[in-house]
Amino acid sequence: MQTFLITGGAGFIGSNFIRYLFKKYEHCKIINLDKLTYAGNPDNLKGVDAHPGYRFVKGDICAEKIVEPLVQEADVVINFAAESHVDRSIGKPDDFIRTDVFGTFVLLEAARKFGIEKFIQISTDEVYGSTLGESFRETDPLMPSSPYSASKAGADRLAFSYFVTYDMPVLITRCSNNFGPYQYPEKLIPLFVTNALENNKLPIYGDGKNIRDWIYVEDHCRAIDVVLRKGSNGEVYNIGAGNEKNNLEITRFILDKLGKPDKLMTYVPDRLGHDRRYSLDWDKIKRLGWQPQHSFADAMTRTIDWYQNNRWWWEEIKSGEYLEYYKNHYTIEE
Ligand code: NAD
Ligand code: TDX
Repeated sequence: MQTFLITGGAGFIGSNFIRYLFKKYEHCKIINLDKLTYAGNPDNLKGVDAHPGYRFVKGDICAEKIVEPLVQEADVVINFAAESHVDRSIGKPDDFIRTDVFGTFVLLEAARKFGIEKFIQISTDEVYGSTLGESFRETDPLMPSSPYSASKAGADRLAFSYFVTYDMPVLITRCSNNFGPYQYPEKLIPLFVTNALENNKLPIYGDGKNIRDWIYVEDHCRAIDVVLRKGSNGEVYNIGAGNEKNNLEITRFILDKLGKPDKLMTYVPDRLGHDRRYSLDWDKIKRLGWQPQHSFADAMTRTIDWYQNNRWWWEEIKSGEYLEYYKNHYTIEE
């Protein structure tokens, strides 16, 4: 059975992916390398952390000495580790460049040194930038517009260069906006659900008409597995769900489900460089036999229920440092 090195496995998608792997490949081995930044949380792995095949290593993907022996042990590396929040990258890009670009370089170098069966770089749809017309295909140029997406684009192309130059078995995925359990409550959906549950305001940037394609995290995890098993080395795979919604539609869905009043909606100044619309053409991964299994409405209902039933998870997060950060983030006009 394979040994996986999952980086960033204590974050939102990484922890969901580790749950997915143990469910699907009961006897696999997983090493989770995570620095435990503000976004990394051991609580995300409650239950699975007792699996005999699981090992957690607290460490930085930029640290060659920590990374090398782990890569040497692994058959497959899947790099989820990143600074992932656009707003934070606008305030302070430093860690985005360090982790997302340099950290990916350190992992790739270790994989080159010791050899690896597969290296999957988890990139993002944001690397294409915004489109008001056609959906992006894998061959379209990258036009990232935030320090976050620019750092992810750097890592994406660096990973590709290791395929071209060193013939390494690298594959790259570009997924749209995820939602589901264990998502840090700074991202739109968990922020708005938990704010609404506490009768706090929901801060809508600009006119609220920016569009994202929303995918349930479990569908994303299955897609990564399909790319790992059936994808070709050196290829990029877009992963979308066909759920393009603007932020007002998302907000209304949440308020309706929770029976909360529209007066919780509040408009705040727009995000700088705010991409208007992300849209992917994901025919290529469909040809590998993957398509999403969860409808938007069912997955949203499931997600909202999860936050309602797991207050222990987010109430702890939404205190201390979190409050400090949000105090200076924006002004909500009453
Ligand atoms: P997240 O912020 O929830 O988790 C990131 C994890 O990486 C955290 O556990 C954090 O502690 C860890 N980490 C950060 N810096 C590290 C470092 N230097 N060394 C080791 N670990 C470090 O992010 P997420 O939403 O789970 O995203 C995971 C990956 O998927 C990212 O690469 C992101 O760019 C990509 N992605 C996310 C989405 C989305 O909608 N959330 C969509 C497409 C792609
Ligand atoms: O308070 C808010 N108010 C608001 O209107 C927040 C946090 C967001 N928004 C808007 C901005 C976006 O148009 O909601 C939309 C979604 O915002 P985010 O949840 O911050 O996601 P986004 O910027 O689209 O990026 C996400 O998808 C791609 C992830 O954070 C990235 O890691 C991923 O690569």
